[in-house]
Amino acid sequence: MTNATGGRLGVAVIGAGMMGADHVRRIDEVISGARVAAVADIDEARAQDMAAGIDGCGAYTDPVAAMSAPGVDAVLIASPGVAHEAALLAALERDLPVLCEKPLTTGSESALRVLEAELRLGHRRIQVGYMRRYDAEYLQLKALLDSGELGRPLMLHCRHRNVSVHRYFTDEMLINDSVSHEFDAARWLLGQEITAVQVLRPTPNGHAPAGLGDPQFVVFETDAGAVVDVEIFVTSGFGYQVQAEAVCERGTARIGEAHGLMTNVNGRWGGAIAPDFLARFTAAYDREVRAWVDATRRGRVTGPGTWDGYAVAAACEAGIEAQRTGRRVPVRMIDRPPFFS
Ligand code: ISE
Repeated sequence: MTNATGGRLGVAVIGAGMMGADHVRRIDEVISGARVAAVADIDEARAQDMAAGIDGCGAYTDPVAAMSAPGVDAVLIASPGVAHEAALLAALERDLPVLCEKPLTTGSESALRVLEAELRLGHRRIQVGYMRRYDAEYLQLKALLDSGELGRPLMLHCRHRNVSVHRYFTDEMLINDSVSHEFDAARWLLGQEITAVQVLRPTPNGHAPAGLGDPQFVVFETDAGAVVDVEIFVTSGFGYQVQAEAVCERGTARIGEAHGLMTNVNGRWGGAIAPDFLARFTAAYDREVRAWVDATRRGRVTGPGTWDGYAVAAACEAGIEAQRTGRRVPVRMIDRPPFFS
């Protein structure tokens, strides 16, 4: 599994945009058990720039060439979602372990094709980048819910706010890019599948890009009868906030208040709000990639996998239909194959 370069895992990073670049930096500077062996980006100059500062790292425009480069033991996919299916299938053909940034793919049918390919391979190879699961506060909330101390979870209230988005952000992206995190986090925190989605749409924020109905209020139900609501507000203008409150039979628990440094000055008290997800979730990304590298070096796959990617894709499809129709839309999914339990 590991190559001759000090026993470190050789990783091919596919996609050198914002997330890919951040992961290249992370693997190069933060993660001791891995090295970047290849970088691929459709923009050749960008791939070359990124590879230039890293010993023994090749630059490629073709993801498959990067996966097949010398010293590559594993693949981290951070290209746009539409390119994921082809990259995932190519990695599975080569039996390479993968960490794939969300989404797994851009629809439930393509996610199912990947799931079936992994089933045919006969062992799990794919981890999906739902990094909330590696955030310290989410982990605390999960442990508390699992302990049973608060009793059965009845509701989960979530707030997901970004400062701003680029002007080509769409209603669908609100669901696919943003609420997809809550779909996964709720499934994981509650240990339940999502069964139906509804979306309410207030009059849009005047600062939202033309055509984007922001904010929206997404409500979903689970197979054990819990109700989850998500305020998604990507043009809040003031900061990056991701909060969740579980309401259970015997108590409540809340995360995401970001109580860091508190100041008292000029007759006011306060603290700072992170500007974006890279700042807010740095430690979670580090923990996620470290866990992936450690498990991969032991020949194991841990963390959210192909089934989770598929289940979220199915929930997103229902969410987008609910946005469009204003109706409550059931989530259509296959039964979970025992392989993924
Ligand atoms: C982005 O893709 C993310 O993954 C962030 O966590 C989320 O907050 C943001 O809304 C998405 O666009």
